[in-house]
Amino acid sequence: MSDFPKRYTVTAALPYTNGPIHIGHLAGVYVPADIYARYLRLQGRDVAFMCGSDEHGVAISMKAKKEGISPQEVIDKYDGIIKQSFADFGISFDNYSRTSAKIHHETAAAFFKKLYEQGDFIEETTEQLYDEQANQFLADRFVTGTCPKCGHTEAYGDQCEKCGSSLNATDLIHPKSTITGSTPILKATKHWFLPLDRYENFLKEWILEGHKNDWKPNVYGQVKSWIDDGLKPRAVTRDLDWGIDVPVPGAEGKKLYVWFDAPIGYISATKEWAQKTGKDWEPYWKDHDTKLVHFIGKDNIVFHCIIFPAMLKAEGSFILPDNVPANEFLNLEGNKLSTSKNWAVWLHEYLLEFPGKQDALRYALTANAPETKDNDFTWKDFQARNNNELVAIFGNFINRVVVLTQKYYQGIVPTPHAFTEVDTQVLTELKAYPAVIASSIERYRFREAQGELMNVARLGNKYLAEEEPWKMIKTDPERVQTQLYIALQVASALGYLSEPFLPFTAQKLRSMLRIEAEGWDTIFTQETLLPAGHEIGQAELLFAQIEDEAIQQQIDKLEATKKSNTMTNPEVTPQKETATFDDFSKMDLRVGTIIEAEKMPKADKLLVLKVDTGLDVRTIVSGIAEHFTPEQVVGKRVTVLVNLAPRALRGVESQGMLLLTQNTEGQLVFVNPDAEGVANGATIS
Ligand code: B3M
Ligand code: ZN
Repeated sequence: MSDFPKRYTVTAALPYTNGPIHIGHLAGVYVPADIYARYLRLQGRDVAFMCGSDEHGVAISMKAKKEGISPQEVIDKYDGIIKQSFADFGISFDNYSRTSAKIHHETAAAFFKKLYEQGDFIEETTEQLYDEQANQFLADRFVTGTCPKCGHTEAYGDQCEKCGSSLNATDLIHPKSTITGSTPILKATKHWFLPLDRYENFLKEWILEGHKNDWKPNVYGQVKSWIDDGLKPRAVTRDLDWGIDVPVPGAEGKKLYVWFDAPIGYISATKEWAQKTGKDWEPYWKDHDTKLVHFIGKDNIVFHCIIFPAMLKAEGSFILPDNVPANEFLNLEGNKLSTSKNWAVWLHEYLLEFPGKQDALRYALTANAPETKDNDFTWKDFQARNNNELVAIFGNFINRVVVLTQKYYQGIVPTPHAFTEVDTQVLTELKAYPAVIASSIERYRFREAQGELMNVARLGNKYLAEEEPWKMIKTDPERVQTQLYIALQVASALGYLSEPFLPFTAQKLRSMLRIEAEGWDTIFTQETLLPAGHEIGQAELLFAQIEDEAIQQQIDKLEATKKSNTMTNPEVTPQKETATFDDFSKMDLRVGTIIEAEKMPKADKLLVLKVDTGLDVRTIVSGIAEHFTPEQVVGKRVTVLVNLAPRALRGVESQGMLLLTQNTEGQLVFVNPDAEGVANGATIS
């Protein structure tokens, strides 16, 4: 009886199809999940690796509004781009589905209906946020406001991305519609609520007791704080026009909340896979000898550790996740990755600029994976990892072994002679590595596991460097036969052990050595990996240097993005309280011209100006002396608030105010109407 689970269901968070995917997605979710799934397959385990596009929810509707196309066009566009990116990077899903698929609509609706019929929901009419201008209810990303838990000012209606809290929109402080910018009113509407409070004891028992030793501290800690704060009923339906219809009476115009339907997408994807492969999907979701593991980013913890398990528990026939090894966030050059600010390395663009270097990126992202805390991706580190580790250690070792075997033995693995102590030591160390790497992977420590993989390459590299077969060949050719035999065992071990981390390289290496991908444990049961007499192929470079100019190009590209962002998205101060039209109509704004200017004596910041307002020429004192000399401002056309109550500044009466703003460099700029042909005194309204 194997002490491993009978089968594994491995899921990776379903990416929203409202945009392409970037390195943060790969580092946080998809490379770790792929390492895990590939490793399990190499162990000969039964794996269902499931994912798909998350195609409902406000994020999709907002993108459609922004691009002026339909939600269906949005999801079709990005589902294709995302699927291609995953394929390009070797993310080896057994099935990649999409939540707009019929099978998912049916599965999610049936799931909801079962809970409804069991009486698991609270059906209630409550006051929800409503945008009178847009004439629609505001939920999820349709509304932002201050998080009541952590004070983050850009929290969404359903979640605060800063502290991860799951929120009801009415929890937000100073809510603002993201459709019109207006302050919403409250309006009654009926929804169905999942009473999470009823599952508090179950969750305490299952997680806080049952998983306190095997769930990552960052996950366990977040879940514990929510449960300790007390769980509240959560609405699982919405007033939206895009999503899955709520399949119960009295729910016309209502859709399932996207976070109710999306996790069920893992189940639908498994059902779809089973249909395609003739398998039975149910054991993968209902057999207690199945290990269910969810790979996600930290902003999805509450949905995968509290809400979805409560749904599964209520439904009653499903297993629960064994682990949810959520990663923290990856930053880019010290700043948070941001789709809206284009502060990202998009996968489809990376491949245009670094064709064939998927493994270099997988490697660098795993080496810096945000497994326990947020981490940073820099282009310089990416170059160093590629050049100093993949090229200089892994690639260099393989190239030497294959070139020398071709040169001395025409590619035939030589018969070894008596092993020295060093030879035996190397083989002993080598045979220990599969278990070392497996142990790290089984505990979801992929950075550590990859580091051990590189130690195998270091073992081979060091052996050759110290044995120097290229010198020994002149004096003791028999010794060289043993040396290269040993080195070839290390090389072939890399052909297997690198598969989860560097799948493209592993494939290339195995074909160079003409070996097939055996199961993980078989590669070390037989006495040798590469028997004497086996014929290997010709050498080809596994990795290429990444030159400074290629990196500088990327850094420059990000600098340009940063500049354009500050031009278009300076740190925008929040909108002030709503002003009425009456408030505005009291202000009298005119076009004017500065005709004289002098510094205010003993006042560094003040200029005394004579301004022709068209009504008169008046004195205005302005705090612009640190930004302009008097000479620079004479003749400037300006916007003047002429009916501001006069006030004395350093003994000089100022009769009005000039309107100015700041550019991205922090310099003051006159708010200067396009004054061509506009006379002084013209009113601005
Ligand atoms: N679509 C990803 C996100 O929050 C979300 C994951 C769903 S997994 C069921 O960006
Ligand atoms: Zn918060």
